[in-house]
Amino acid sequence: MQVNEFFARLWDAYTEVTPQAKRIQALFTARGEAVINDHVAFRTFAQSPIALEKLEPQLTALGYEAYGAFRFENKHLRARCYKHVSEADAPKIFLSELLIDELPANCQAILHGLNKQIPADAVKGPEIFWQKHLWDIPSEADYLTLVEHSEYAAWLSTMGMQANHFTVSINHLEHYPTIEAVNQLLLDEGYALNQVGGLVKGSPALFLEQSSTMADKIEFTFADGATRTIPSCFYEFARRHEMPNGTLFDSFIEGNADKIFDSTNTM
Ligand code: OOG
Ligand code: NI
Repeated sequence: MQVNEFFARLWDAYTEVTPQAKRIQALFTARGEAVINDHVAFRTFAQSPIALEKLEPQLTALGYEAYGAFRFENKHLRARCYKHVSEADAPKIFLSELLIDELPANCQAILHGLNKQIPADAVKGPEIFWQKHLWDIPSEADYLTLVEHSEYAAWLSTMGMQANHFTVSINHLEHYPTIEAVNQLLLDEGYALNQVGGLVKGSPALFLEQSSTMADKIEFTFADGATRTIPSCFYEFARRHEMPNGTLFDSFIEGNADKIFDSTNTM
């Protein structure tokens, strides 16, 4: 599969549950901007048929290679980032996985119940990245148990495999050169932004500044018929800065990412 097609299919699946991303993209294009994606991100379960090491070969087949690794102790996550080996403009990819065995026993039981429904050979091609439902929808009670201990687990149990955000490259915008200008536009248009640790994650001194919307909300029907408004996916904005060696910083920062994850929190 061509990289362009991969991201087009991902975008379709993502905007199905994230209408705000289409509206915000249109906001920029109406102002004459070319909207270029800095990166997309995926979430998955470790120790499962869709664990990071099972998904990685699909990224390699698309021409991607890993160039960074991250650990989020408090969120029980590990992650890697990937860039395309030859297409410099292809979006980067951030892939994290939940270390289920670090969660309390009641959460482990719920998540093992979901994971054992995934066929051992679930990862057959790039389509896995927009497969969404690889297990039966959880009950509301199980969802709420997960929310209590891991917003990430709760989100993944309901939203499944898909890009959880696309990211607008501020470096490629003409009329909104700073992250503050982007944030102001979004606030003026009435979007709720992730406020965890402040609107802007990172700084020019760290060579990366990021902000994000709070995830769109969707009406969700649980296995037991209960309905609830839950977070789907969000849109991110990133500005990269030049390092002393003259190149743009192209990786990710644990302290920023830790807060970006919270864009899908239920509260
Ligand atoms: C990924 C959060 C990290 C970034 O740009 O640092 C991230 C996620 O929410 O799954 O996207
Ligand atoms: Ni991101």
